[in-house]
Amino acid sequence: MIKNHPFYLNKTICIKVMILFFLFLPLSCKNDKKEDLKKDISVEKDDIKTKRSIDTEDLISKLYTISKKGFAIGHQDATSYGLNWKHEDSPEVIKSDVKEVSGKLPAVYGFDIGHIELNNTHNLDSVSFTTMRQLMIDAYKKGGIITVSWHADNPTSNGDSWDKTSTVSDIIKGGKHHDKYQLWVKRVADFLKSVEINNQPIPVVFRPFHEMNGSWFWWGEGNCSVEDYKTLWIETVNLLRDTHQLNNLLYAYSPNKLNPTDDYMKYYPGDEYVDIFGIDIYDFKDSEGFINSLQHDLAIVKEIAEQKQKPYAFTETGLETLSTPNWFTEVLYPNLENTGISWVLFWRNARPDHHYMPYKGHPIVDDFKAFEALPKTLFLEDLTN
Ligand code: BMA
Repeated sequence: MIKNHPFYLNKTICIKVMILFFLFLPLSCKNDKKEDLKKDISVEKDDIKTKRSIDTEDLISKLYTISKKGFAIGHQDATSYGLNWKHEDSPEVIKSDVKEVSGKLPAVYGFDIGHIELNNTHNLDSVSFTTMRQLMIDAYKKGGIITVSWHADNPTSNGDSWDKTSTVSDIIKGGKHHDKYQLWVKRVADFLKSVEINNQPIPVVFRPFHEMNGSWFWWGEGNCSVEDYKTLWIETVNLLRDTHQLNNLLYAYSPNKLNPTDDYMKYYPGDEYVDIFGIDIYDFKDSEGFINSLQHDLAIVKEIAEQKQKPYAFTETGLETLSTPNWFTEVLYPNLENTGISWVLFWRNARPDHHYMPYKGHPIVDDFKAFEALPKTLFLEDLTN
């Protein structure tokens, strides 16, 4: 601090102020925690002003703490349904295929809010939004981490997420469906605000417009320009964060597995709009290719995240039907244990031909139990302990 700066104080005053500060710090922190727990805080970081609730800031710290001990195990729709059951059939119990086979609940809970934009009662996979809200709150209260993806319909054609009709330029500012898209984002905001405890929305990792470097979604490669993609992301965050004042979201940027010429940062909208780095990589029954991608891509994500000082995660993975013996302990674990990811999210257990976690009686159950027993895999009770 330079001497002629208006905030320059002489040495004695400085020392006195510091003594007072340290004397009262523990007391004021304790009181602050109690009284201001529900208030917003503004955090100045690298000249970027973000506005997040204390609980949301705590989630960032938690993600760092986890990554130092291991990685949290996540499952998409973990408690919504599984093989041959759905929560709505016995709403009084919290069931999970992961718990059924390992004895432990997952630590991370993935949900998808596709069709909230249409004001529907159920999401695209037939989970009611009322049930989803209850399951999110239940998981959060138990110490779980909530992550939300959004398989939004195509605003121009009204087809689904996989309908590639050009639409991104229609929905950003100046586009013919901009008003419609703003209404869709309002519905997202209303839902995410409604997932609350004592009027305080719970922290959520929001992961919109994922796998954009693949060409299967309307927001993906070749279906919109890179610039329009970034604009869409920025406008969406601005609507949620500023217009709708959501202070409980962390935004995750999550491309798909990188092809040799892919640049991980190609669609990156900027540091102010992303809180967590991620990547989605599936094993399409090719362990060798999968391992190569894990090693190559996770190293890139790690390097960038560390440089940007943000947490990072393996935001989607799985081997459909789990047909490779010892996949968890021999293919996956050795390639994750030293990556520093905060979590790994396995995709949903929808049907016998479309599931990514074992269920009772599946041949891979013993391997999954062995995976659970390995030092770095963290389930719900491992987080809360
Ligand atoms: C995909 C598939 C679809 C599902 C969608 C959103 O990967 O599982 O069946 O509708 O995710 O959950």
